[in-house]
Amino acid sequence: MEETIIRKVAENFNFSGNFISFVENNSGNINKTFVLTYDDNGKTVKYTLQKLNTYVFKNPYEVMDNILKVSEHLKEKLIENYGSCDRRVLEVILSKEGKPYYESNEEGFWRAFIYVDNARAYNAVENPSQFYAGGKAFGEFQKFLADFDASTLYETIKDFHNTPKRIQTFLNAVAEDKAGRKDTVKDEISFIIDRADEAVSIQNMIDEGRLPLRVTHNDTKFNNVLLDDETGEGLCVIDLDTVMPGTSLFDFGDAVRSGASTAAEDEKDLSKVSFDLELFELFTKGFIESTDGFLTDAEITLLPLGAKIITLELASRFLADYLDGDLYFKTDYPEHNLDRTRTQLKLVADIEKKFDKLDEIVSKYRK
Ligand code: GN1
Ligand code: MG
Repeated sequence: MEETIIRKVAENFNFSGNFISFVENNSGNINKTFVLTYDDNGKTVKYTLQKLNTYVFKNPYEVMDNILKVSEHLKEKLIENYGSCDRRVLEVILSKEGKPYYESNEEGFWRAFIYVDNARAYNAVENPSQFYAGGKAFGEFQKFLADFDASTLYETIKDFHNTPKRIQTFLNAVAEDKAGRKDTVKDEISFIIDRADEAVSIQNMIDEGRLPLRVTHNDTKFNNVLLDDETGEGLCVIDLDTVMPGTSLFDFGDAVRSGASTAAEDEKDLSKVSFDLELFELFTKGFIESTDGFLTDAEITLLPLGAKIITLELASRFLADYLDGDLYFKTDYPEHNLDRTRTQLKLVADIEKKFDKLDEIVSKYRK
């Protein structure tokens, strides 16, 4: 993105000091993220500036409303537990008009946060203990939101993790074949259809009241938690766009499908992609430790199934987008969504092979 646009948008926010430079952070698949450096009377300060994807988030005002409410609640919990919420929660910066966003016809919808310094998000686990820290942080996030009133939240993306609806949307994409790609992905389509009955089982259990709906994050990729550079501890859960009612199984599952994978989400060489049991165990340990006492027995038992189904659901979303002609996820090349589909399907196959071991690991940490 051009510096003139970034500067123009930035001028509309309450940033202090003078603009020095910006860099783009390319790790998200939906929004555009930039880190801006300012000089405030000799002190360097940084801000995160994001352009929200309004094709994905149809009502961005509701997204910001949710974020403000959730972060207020988190602040209270953090102060209770740590004595301070400093660096541990997203801090929205208001526009010069006092709104939690800036928008214009030309530039679109933008928002800004204080940049959390001396902390980093990792696209891949670099050292196993990081994933234990991630498990603790995402588990704690669940715990802190356990008493948040879900009825005050907007549903920012309708039926976001309603797997039966996701499968139906995928089947519609196959039937419509808008981009004319169906014949090249027959094996991938069959793989998903063969597992459709099992894929809907978690949503069915929610509908039948056998699994509780909670306030969940719904996008717990490992790179959505910042780890403190100094202590390695999980410091701040970010990307709160999809905090909505959901199931803990998918927050757990989405984190392990991303962090316990031995390769990137878009790795082309599938021989590099597998589901790492040591990493799964570390995350499980951290997650169960911090959710101790409020997850039900059924939820704990079904954690491995949560991992399998959310991975299959994501594969169906990537493949549906590929069939539609790449409208939803950012892509860098024509087969990007297909490569992503294949890594997720490889992970599902590996999770199936290792399923008994996953059950054993979960039982080991059940209190
Ligand atoms: C998107 O925004 P980001 O990159 O954290 C997507 C998630 C997917 C993820 C896969 C709103 O997350 O659901 O799991 O890509 N977010 C949305 O990488 O669709
Ligand atoms: Mg996101």
